[in-house]
Amino acid sequence: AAAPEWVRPWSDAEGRRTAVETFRDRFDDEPDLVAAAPGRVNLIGEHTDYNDGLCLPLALPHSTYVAVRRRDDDRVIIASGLEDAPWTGRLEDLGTARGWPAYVAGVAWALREAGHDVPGFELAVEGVVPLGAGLSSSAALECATGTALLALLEVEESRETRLALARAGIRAENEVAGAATGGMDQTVAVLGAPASALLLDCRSWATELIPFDPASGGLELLVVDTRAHHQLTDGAYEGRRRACERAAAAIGVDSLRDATADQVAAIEDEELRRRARHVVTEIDRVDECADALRSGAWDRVGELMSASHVSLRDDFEISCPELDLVVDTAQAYGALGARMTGGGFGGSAIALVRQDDVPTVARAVTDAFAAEGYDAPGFLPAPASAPARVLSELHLIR
Ligand code: GAF
Repeated sequence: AAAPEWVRPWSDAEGRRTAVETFRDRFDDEPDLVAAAPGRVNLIGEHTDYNDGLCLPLALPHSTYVAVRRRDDDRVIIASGLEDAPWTGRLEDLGTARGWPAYVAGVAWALREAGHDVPGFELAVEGVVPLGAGLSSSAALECATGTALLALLEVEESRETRLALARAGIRAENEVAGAATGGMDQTVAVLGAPASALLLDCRSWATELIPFDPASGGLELLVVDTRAHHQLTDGAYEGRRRACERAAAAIGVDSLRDATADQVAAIEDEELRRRARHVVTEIDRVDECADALRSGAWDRVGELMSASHVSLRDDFEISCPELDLVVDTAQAYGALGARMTGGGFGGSAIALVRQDDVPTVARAVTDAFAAEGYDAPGFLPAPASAPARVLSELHLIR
């Protein structure tokens, strides 16, 4: 049988070099600067962000890199290492971009809406965040773009600037790309930190970095990209969001954050009741998981992850056979816990595994996929890593 396929992150030096090379190739010129932003995995707290709830994501070591150059006119040209034809438009067209360039153009549009004097620019994208894998490649692209544009404008770095950047990413996603997502992915892309998970309260937007260093307990968080691809714009994600709104309305609360277990149990519609039950129990699990991390109770972290998966599979019904196979196999081979992560309907799963067991679990999942005739999965190491950043000292590579 084939060996497990590992998706290694780039170092920032590699990312910068690759983005600059693509920029030179597409624009025959040197960029002004390069910025990067990470993909993410969510440890727990799924489909809670748009319910004013809690979630606990972390930044991946895998990032998206953009090289950018200011233009003296109002033209915008967006190129990618993956595609031949760039997107070309004027500043006034930014809000009409479609497909992947919408994530870049949409952020430039949102920053302009927020009052920033974004000029015409040329931008080249590179990166190693797997696309369509539930690891927030879109938020990584939005936040790398926003970081680069704010650096061009010499906007000073602060928590407020980072939050404004996350908001621009969310508007780009909701209003230009047309995905009705919440704010978790963009927020962790700008506020995540090495060796930490980000406890995010999506009602107050309060954040707290919780120490997250599984290696200190002899463990590793393993991400498995099932390569069963998902789309957040195809209606299923939005359908869950609308169901949550209907459930909140049935109870008579503004959002499911305010719903109690008893109120949920009294919802008449059986399907709506299960959707709401997932959200309400998941918010409690996030709270408990943050406590378990604070006290180093890794077994409990694993149990909560597995309970989250059952809830997403049975109550929220957004898992799929590939995700269930990763979770079941990881658990059978000794994982402390495992769950699907991200929007669902494909994408990635995570497993909390003893470091010594990682090769065995990766091999077992690879074999199980081959036996089912599924495409080979990808494995990503996932130490919690750095948020969006400008890569300085560009002159060193000229
Ligand atoms: C996707 C969305 F973009 C997030 O906002 C969040 O809702 C997540 O799915 C589910 O927790 O990543």
